[in-house]
Amino acid sequence: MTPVQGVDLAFWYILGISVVLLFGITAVMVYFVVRFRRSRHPVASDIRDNYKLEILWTIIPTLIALSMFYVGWHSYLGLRAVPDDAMNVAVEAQMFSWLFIYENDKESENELVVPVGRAVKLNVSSVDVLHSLFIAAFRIKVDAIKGIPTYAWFYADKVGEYDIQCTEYCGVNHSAMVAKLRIVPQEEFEAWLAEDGN
Ligand SMILES: [Cu+2]
Repeated sequence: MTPVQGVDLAFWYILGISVVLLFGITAVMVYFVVRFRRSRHPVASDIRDNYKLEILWTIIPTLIALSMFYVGWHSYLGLRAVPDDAMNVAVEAQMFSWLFIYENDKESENELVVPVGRAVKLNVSSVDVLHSLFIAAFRIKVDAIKGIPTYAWFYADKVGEYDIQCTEYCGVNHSAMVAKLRIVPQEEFEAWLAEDGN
């Protein structure tokens, strides 16, 4: 399972359980309101010290919460485990643009170009305030902090163009702190990499 699939699975799993609980609890509540209304059930029953019930309503929600944790944790591990053959790109956030620096020292502003079919590791930092690198297409969101290196990685199996955004309010032009991610064929990437940086 790719990290993208893992994150999506966690999302739909938690959302699915939430929807089932919402409708389940609402249905039971409406049933109880009607079934145990005062005219029909004038004396309330006392369920104190019903250990069976208490154990049940402790264990079942605990198991549900733990299962959600497990699915989320599993997807998180996928996001953190960078393949050994990943290509390294340094990402420097600054007010108000993104700088991408490649292994051959090529620098690119607001345009991250990577080859298709290759894992890419982004080594993220900031030259000034807090920023946050967000690539929704690859379910990546990681803080950019001056002095504390962070990272993210992704793998693209087809060519395409995606948005990169800053998701940490970093000043007046925060909303303009956007960049493009271009996934291109290997040859096109090599040609681009060999061009002079901008
Ligand atoms: Cu920013």
